[in-house]
Amino acid sequence: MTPTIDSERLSRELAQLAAISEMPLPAVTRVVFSPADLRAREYVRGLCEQAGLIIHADAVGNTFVRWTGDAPELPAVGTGSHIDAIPNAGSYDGTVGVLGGLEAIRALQASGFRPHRSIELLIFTAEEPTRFGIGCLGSRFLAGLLDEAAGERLRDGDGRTLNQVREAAGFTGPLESTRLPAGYYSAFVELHIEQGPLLERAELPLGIVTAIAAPAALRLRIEGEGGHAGAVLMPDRRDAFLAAAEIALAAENAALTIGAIDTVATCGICNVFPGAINSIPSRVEMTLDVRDIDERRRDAVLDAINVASGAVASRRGVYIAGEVISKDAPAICDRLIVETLEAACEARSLQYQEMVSRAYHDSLFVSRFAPTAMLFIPCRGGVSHRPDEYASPEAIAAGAAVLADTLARLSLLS
Ligand code: HGY
Ligand code: MN
Ligand code: MN
Repeated sequence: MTPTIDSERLSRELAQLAAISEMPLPAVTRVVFSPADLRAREYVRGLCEQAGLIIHADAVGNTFVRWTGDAPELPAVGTGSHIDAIPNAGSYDGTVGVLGGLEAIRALQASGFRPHRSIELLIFTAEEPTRFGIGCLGSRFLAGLLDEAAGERLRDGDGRTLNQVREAAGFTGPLESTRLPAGYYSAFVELHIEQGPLLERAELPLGIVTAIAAPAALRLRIEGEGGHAGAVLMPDRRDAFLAAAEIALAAENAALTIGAIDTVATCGICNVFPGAINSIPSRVEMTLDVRDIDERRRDAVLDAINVASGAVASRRGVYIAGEVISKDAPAICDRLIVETLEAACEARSLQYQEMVSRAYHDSLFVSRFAPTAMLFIPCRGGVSHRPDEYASPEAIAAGAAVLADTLARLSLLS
């Protein structure tokens, strides 16, 4: 029997999850291990328990929710996403993949389907870089890309270490125990909003992701010389903010002139010290986020930023310390899973297009240890990471339905 998505229930649960936030709706703020994140985790766990699923969490809070199949010894089929949200975000980034994944499992249960391979919903810890400065923290641990030392090295804005924060949230044990072996999943599929305008523009209900962009993040500290905004003459200045501004513009220029529309660069954080109207900035702490679907082009932008920083430092007499926070390869999605998703769309006469993901996702790191692909649904105006982020109940239900069919097909593969 074809699984039927309970769209009413799914929309209600998404709205209830969105309301668990540090900010009043429509904005959602749910930073990892914050009180809102812990309440949200409890809420989702409760829904998973009601569905009779087996739940456990690892040492960094990645939460595994399993529907045991008739062949429990075989690698499971995985799905999932994240429930943490950056400040002033929306209701659908990540949560559609978590609650949509749960709904896909419940619809399969209700249809009488029996999984051969177990089907597992995975709720990743800290997909967003907000608290510890690095995105996909939980999935990087699962992929073995972060070591035990990261527990002491990674600190939040208050100087608290990842170990202190995770243990206070009840997640204990060696971080090395989080690593999953290659082949832990026979296949992994993440449902997510597109976070771009292409599906809506093409009036398509679904996108099948064939590659995930290669993200890189830099942190720069620029030391100049402070002083009185009235008394210090322009030729005598070593203004840290103006140096930062030149570097941000150089990053933009490199992304615009590298010759591809897929190359993007963003200065999302720029903290100016001392931050007084009549005081010359003595220090700036800024970040740069650089991405491209082509790793070589992405690295060419990083090189251009490096050259520009050197030139600005010597011309303006400032000191620049740069740190690469992360620099990851792109992911190519697994062809068999892509074709299984396409067959599931066609079986429901739902149109789709193949596309790349310009946002990164936990699937980027799951692809390091399991065959992986993603399924996108449109979001209004392509808007995301904003309170007006929106995906329609129809789009979400279509995504969850195709996900259910795909998980079922993959679960029956020997
Ligand atoms: O930044 C990203 O691509 C993801 O949404 N965290
Ligand atoms: Mn996001
Ligand atoms: Mn996301």
